[in-house]
Amino acid sequence: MSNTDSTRLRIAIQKSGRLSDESQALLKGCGLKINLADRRLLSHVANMPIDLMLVRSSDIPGLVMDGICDLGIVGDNTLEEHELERVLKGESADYDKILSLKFGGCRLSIALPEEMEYTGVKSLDGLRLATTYPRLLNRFAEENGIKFEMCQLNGSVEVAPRVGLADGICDLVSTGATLEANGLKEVAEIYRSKAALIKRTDGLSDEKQTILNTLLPRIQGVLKARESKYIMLHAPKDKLNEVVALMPGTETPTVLPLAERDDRVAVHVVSTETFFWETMEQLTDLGCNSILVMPIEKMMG
Ligand code: PRT
Repeated sequence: MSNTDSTRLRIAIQKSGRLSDESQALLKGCGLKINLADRRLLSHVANMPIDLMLVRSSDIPGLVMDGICDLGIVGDNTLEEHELERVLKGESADYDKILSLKFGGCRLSIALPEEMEYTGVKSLDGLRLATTYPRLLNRFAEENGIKFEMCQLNGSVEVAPRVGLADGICDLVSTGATLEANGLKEVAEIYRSKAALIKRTDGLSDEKQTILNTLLPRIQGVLKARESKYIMLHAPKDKLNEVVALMPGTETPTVLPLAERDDRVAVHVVSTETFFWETMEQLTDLGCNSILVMPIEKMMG
């Protein structure tokens, strides 16, 4: 299937798996009407000239690098593994990373059986490791002057030591529960990953560029809104400076009078950082009350 339609922007997203729900939610948050009920390979967005290609995560870097898709949402780990593999084969591996998307966070780590001694990176020298990411693991080995024997697996990597396939593993970790359940300990983190929005490098038609120019600020708006909060509170007028100084990442606050109160004001601010309970407690200590912290759905400008 070649990307011959120069008028509809084609975005590759994971069909099902850890990134698929968040990828869809992000695009829906940008106003795209998506109906993926029938799970076709190519799904038309009803209200914008955009098509979604629903594929395996591991196919996304190649689809974008080869210009079959204009954009893709994929984990840095998958992207960089694919890039290293192409470079090794002498193939082109061009893409632009437009945005880091702040979901799908994980680390690629080496893990060994609990009982195995580990005294530093050098103690990994000569081990046989099972992994889905041989290129990233190889790069780590070269950077650290050590050698591994590799056993490439595309799933159930964590059982490899137990069944005698390998001494240890190099796999993605998020909570660490899978390692623990399989009697493994994380000994070296070799890579950190998040989902990324990538774009082909060979140029977009004017029509597609126009669609991207609309979509990109919306994506940035959704991401910004997700980590921002709208905060409202009542504060003593004479403590206003101290109150505002406590708010993390805020712009100039809106200060409003309160009916029948000369000594107190209402303060409204947008905070772009995590708003901790400790901050609310400090605000209370300053005499603030009616403190409300609310999520924001969309932001622009
Ligand atoms: O779509 P395709 O089948 O090609 O890709 P895939 O098999 O990599 O799909 P999927 O859905 O498993 O992962 C998609 C992407 O999600 C990965 O490429 C990462 O960028 C990201 N991601 C984030 C993770 C994890 N967290 C994660 N924890 N991918 C996999 N895991 C697995 C890990 O392999 C291990 O089995 O979860 C287990 C460990 O999780 P914890 O929480 O027990 O530590």
